[in-house]
Amino acid sequence: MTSKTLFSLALLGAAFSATPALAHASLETGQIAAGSTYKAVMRIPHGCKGLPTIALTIDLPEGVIAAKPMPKPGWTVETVRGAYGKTYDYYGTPMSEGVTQIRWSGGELPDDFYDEFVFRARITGDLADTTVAFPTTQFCPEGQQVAWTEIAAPGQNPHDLAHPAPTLTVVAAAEKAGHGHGHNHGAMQMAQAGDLTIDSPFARATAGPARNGAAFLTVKNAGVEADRLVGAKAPVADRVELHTHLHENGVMKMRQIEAVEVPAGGEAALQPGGDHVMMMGLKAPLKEGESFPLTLIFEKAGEVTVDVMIGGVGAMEGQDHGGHGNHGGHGMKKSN
Ligand SMILES: [Cu+2]
Repeated sequence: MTSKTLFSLALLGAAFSATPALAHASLETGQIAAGSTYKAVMRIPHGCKGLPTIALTIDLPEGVIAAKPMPKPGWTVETVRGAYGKTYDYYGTPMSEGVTQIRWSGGELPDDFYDEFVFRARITGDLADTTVAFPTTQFCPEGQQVAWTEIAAPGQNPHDLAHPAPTLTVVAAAEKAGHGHGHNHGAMQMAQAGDLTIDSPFARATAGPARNGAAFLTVKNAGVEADRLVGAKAPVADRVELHTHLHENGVMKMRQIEAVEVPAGGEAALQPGGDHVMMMGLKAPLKEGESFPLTLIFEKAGEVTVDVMIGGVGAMEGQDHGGHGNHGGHGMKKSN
């Protein structure tokens, strides 16, 4: 045997020991955000020592509610209902009892075959930052069974268990949605002035020694009268002007403008490539992740001060504008 073959075999061995899922009952998706609906696909890799699986039960842990099994051709599906440990809110409806076990029977899954058993359920917020187990038992002829019901004790490696219960890791909802991007600026930035709402003001970080910066935002007008943004003030800059971008002889140029119209029942969007608030003579660089106050002056609504978030050099939107996932987050995969 060559050394290359030996090396390959060693890798193969390592792969098997690192992924017991190949041999154990396991859930196809092992991680989900709290407060979401989970499609559980239970994978059954083999029968009972050569015997086929003729029934299967899955126990649902506390905090997993409103479960519904998916019908499976060739199998009878039944549910066992019971009281939950507490009353949960299910889309506004109090829910204190429901399915606690799902049982498939009447089919036959030969030992040499693999199959999947599917249900969906709500993973409640209570389960955030926990790992929950779904004890699963395979029943075979002659009273044989395989019970995947062992739960690792604290500090115990689940890989050391002979028949571990399939587990699901529940992460906090914020992580999955990408809201938790390192710096906590709180909820969506909005400010109100009369009928006007100023939504998600943001600026781009300045690069190098640049002494000018631009701020962007959307002004919504819920009133029946039009208004005009006629000026702005910011302590971070010597001078603040309203600008727009114009194409002149094929070149994009900035021009100062007198005002930005905010139509009645409409909005004015100040965004990259269009109208913007120009800050000239910055006293310090605009640093990503920080913020600064900007006072907007409206003809009718008067003055309103907003907190402007500083995004990356190429930011295209305010990062607290419910825009999910574009700002690093915690490296969680989006799985919806
Ligand atoms: Cu400008």
